[in-house]
Amino acid sequence: MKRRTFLEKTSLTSLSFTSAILLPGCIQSKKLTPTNNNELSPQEEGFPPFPIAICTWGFMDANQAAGEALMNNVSSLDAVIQGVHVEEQNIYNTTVGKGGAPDRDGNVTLDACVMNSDGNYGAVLCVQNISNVAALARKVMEETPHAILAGQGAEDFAYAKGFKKENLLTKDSEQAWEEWKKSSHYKPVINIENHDTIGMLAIDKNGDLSGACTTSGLAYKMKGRVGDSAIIGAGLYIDNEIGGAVATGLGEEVLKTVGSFLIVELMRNGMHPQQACEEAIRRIVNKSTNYKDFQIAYIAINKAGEVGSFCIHEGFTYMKFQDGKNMNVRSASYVK
Ligand code: SD4
Repeated sequence: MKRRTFLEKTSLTSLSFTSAILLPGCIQSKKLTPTNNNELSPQEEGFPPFPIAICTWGFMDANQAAGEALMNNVSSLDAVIQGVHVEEQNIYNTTVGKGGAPDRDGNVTLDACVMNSDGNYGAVLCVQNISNVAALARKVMEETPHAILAGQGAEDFAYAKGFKKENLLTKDSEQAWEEWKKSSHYKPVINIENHDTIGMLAIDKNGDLSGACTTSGLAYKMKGRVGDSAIIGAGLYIDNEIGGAVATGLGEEVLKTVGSFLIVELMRNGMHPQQACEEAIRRIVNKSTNYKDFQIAYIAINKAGEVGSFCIHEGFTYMKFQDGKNMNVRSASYVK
């Protein structure tokens, strides 16, 4: 596809759906540099515009790390794992990795998965005491005969592979939990709710796609609760011939429509990533009487490097690294 065709296509599809106003990331304090989405063009010399990294929310540093790794010829799988690890280590992010909010009993439990360009998948569920769970999911994928390890088994496997034991409950998270216990009232609040999962998709210089998704899940969840983020087809799906998609939001609702898989299948049938994300959100909204009470967002990328995003409620943003630029883009929403 020639650059011109690509630009025409995006202007008819993604640009008409997606406003590109830059917003500060949800939990990132750094200021993001405003840029116009029209500048998000493919490289001047033409198509293809690789490498590209995109991730949910305003995780600027994480996406930058992945983007720079890709520019240095790192594979898409290595890049997404390096990228999301920035947030897994960020103790001020209360929804991913170390510093993540605990369950209602005070345990920080993490879910993560990865998929690579060969269609392989690895995941860990409900893991305690290990922060770098995306890397651990990769180990499950590459070094076990299984796809998913959960709980103590995943933790034991981590130690066997040299991961170090860490206390994931920070002082701040513990204090917030103590405060929460006074009412023990559980109700996610849209966008500032107890979730800001990082899901990342990347295409490397070879044009190969991988993805990772990592989270501490919903704050003050029941012990043992697992959301969508580490579940193939729900939280993440990659097909290297077609594209990839990743979700963030209320996992219980994401799981029911297997939305990431749906988006990839819609793209397989010719939909632009933007339209595919919209259809996946529409499925949820159509089936749910209480969609006004929760947020779900998808981001997607196709093999040509075209990107889409859609969410239920306003306020979701995603990062896009391309051509050396890292932008925070506001997603269009179902509810205006
Ligand atoms: C979950 N989907 O565990 C995750 C939470 C999330 O942004 O995405 N937060 O349900």
